[in-house]
Amino acid sequence: MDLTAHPHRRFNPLLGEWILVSPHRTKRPWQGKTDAPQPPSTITYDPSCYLCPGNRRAEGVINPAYDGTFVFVNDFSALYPEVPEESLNLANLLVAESEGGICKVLCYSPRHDLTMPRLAVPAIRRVVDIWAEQYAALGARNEIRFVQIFENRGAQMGCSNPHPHGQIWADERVPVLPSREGERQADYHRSTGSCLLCDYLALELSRKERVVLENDTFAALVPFWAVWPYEVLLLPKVHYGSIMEMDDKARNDCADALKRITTRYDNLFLMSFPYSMGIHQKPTDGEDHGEWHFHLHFYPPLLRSATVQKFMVGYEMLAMPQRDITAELAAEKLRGLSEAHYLGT
Ligand code: H2U
Ligand code: ZN
Repeated sequence: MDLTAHPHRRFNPLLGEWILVSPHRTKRPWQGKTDAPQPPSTITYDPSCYLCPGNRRAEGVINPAYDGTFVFVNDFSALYPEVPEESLNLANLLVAESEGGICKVLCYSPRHDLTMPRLAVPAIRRVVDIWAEQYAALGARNEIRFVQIFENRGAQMGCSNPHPHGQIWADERVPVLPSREGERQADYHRSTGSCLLCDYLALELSRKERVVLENDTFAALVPFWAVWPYEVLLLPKVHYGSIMEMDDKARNDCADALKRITTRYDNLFLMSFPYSMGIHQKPTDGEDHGEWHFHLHFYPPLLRSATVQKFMVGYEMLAMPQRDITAELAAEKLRGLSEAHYLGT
């Protein structure tokens, strides 16, 4: 089958759904870097930033003069622990149940102007360690069954502040998408006896067409079923169910891969590249979950330049996700970029 010529559907085995690919539309010329994006922040400390050390947050709490990372309970948490247990079911049509949880914010660095690609690998490694610490501590709580670690970067993704930070939402129940990924991995494991993402990665590493970068422990690739133009899936080559199984070397390799992917992203349109990024790993419900393979998704919205963005509208809201540039072409573009950040750090 020629995947570069005609419209076709590709299957996403992790979610069990199809996406539409229209590769003929990429025959339009590539215009590249035509827009002048907003220059990134250059001030190392912003007195009006609610995440900078020593500053007052929206609800009046003062941040400590932190050095390194800083975690706090979100002042406007979407989930909180003391929720009365209630439920509603009217004819299986009006159905609701209470949901408890905990939301935290994680500052990656005291420096207001830095982003993931501009942090040194040891500083990113500290972020990886906090992810592990928070996953373990929150996951150890009886009422918490899933820990969702994520980052929104850039105004396009609804990020409220350029200060480098991410979020952690710990849920009483496994949320919809990780739950579906879990079921798909479990089905695959039951029917083949092996791991879906171990097998998928082995296939990608043997074919190379969608692999962007590798180190000893991790590979970053544009998945065959990518929906976002420069979507990336970061996968460990070892079967880790969660971040807790990674040793010192694996955590350093994770930090190395994160720096290299995000640097390539910034170099694509010479800007601080927006994305939503998040970790999927096994639930913390006390079960073994041998089927779960740790991974990290990057979903960036930009398509052709700093200002041309993909929107999931029209056909995609009503029918199914669709993309023009193929995963193979996106991987080729990302592979061709430098791993030295364009700002020189
Ligand atoms: P973004 O990562 O999408 O920018 O969200 C930042 C979070 O920070 C958001 O969930 C929280 C908001 O509730 N926040 C605080 O906890 N304290 C503040 O003083 C402002 C924002
Ligand atoms: Zn700040």
